[in-house]
Amino acid sequence: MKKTFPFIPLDNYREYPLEEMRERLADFYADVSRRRTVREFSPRPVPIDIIETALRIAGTAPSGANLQPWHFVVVSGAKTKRRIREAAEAEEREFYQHRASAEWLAALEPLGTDSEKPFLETAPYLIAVFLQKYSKLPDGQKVKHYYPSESTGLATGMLITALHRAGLACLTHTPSPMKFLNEILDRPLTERPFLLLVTGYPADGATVPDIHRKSLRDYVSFVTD
Ligand code: IYR
Repeated sequence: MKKTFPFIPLDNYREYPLEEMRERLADFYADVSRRRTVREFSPRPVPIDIIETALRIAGTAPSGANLQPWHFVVVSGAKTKRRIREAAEAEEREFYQHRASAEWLAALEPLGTDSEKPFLETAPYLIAVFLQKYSKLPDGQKVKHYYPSESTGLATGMLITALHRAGLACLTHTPSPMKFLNEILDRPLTERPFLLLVTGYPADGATVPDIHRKSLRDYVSFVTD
């Protein structure tokens, strides 16, 4: 039997007068444009409710057929953070010494990254994001997910924005390959590790590379006819 959702009025929608629209966006832009990826973290604790609210925000992302094909594992335990650091550094050593092409290494050189990942133990939280290619109903039947990469990317973008709005810093870390996360975090093989979001306060005196964002005209074009 085919089921459809009942449709309800869009009661929560809000329209703003144009001036207010501009003001709200200008404020939001001023805030998000201060976001920087940080690689030096303070061990200062962050209450878990802050992370939970940010994850609720992530969970509002649009997704293919509303199947919400994501799972987030919030790691705060020292033992698990250490295991993740050890596994990630082993992969990263392979990457920097053998796997990365000369071209890739040249692209990373200005950022000064290497295989040492102390932040995986220093930061109070590692949020492992998993993408679900499909889910299973209680009877074991498979439910195919649509656009899982796009959907999980959207949810992760919202999470990063939410954490920034809370005054926290993060690092989108992608040790490659990341399969070790399934094992350490006990996630089924139907889930693909998407990225590891290192989250917390920046270390006192943290520095960031002096890089610049493209200007609007360099990444947007308009078609008006
Ligand atoms: N995963 C490696 C390499 C790395 C790759 C990209 I693309 C970056 O923007 C930064 C680093 C590492 O984390 O060092």
